[in-house]
Amino acid sequence: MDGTTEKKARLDNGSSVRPPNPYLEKQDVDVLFHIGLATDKDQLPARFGDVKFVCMGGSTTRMKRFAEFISERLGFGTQNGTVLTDLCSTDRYCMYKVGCVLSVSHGMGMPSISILLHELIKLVHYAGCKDVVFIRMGTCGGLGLKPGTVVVTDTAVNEMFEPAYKVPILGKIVSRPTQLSKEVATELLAAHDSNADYDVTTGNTMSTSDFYEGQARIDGAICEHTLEDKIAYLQAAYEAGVRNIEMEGTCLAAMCGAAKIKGAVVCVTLLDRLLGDQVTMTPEQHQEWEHRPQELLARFFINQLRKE
Ligand code: R2B
Ligand code: URA
Repeated sequence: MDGTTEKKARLDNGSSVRPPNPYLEKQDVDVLFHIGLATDKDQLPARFGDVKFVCMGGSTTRMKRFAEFISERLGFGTQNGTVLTDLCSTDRYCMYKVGCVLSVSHGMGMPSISILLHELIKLVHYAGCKDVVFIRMGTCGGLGLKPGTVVVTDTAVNEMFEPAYKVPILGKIVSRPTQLSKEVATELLAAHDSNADYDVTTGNTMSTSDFYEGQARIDGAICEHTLEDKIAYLQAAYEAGVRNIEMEGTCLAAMCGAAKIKGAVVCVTLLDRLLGDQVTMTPEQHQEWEHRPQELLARFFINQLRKE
């Protein structure tokens, strides 16, 4: 398809995802630079049009393992027999497709997930995906929770406990509301296996721009606050309903909200931040705990696909 035909097709396709950017319609070809796909070369509707669930997580190896797990667990098969192909032609992110599930790595922090979300939102638009859900599946520090607990985010809040994602644009701070899907969160909570030996709970998730000072830690290379300041801040966060702390949730919640995509965040706690800063679980615990959000998502997908 040449650029003009492709553009016409994507404007006519009735896609339920409409990125809120009027300039996109004026552009014949769109190069999704960081994921290495383009509207004129990559047959996006044919390759990605059936995507329903876009799952993102920080690490490339975890997202590859997630794709393998989902492929096995849901019996979706893969694009090339049993070998999964990384569909990202750059090494910035990785992306695997198994049936209607896309498993994509987002790196660490909001600048990284923001670039990816711009390109994934455009990808699902150009591909004509319908009723798509974006889910971040990750790790976090908990507040007052047993390590290994899974938290489904109710409201994503920033470091001031506001439900907002603030980003500098044209030299001004633009504040966008965080909007996650209550419906998806409820269905994720309902997908928990009641026989499992760990809890899945809900609460507010605080997203920060740093792992150390930004999360009130006192074990970074630089620290100008006291242990007492840290405890008072984390206690205030707890009182504001925060149950876990990570680094991407508000960005995803605001960008999905702006694009009217249902978004959700599911994270496993690696430690209780009310008790300390260092992450000291064993490699075996790490592996087992990281798998918990994956199992929850698999059960959620099965429930959703049964409804179709
Ligand atoms: C959770 O873990 C990472 C930091 O260790 C970060 O990406 C996050 O949100
Ligand atoms: N990821 C975070 O962002 N914070 C933690 O404490 C643990 C994982």
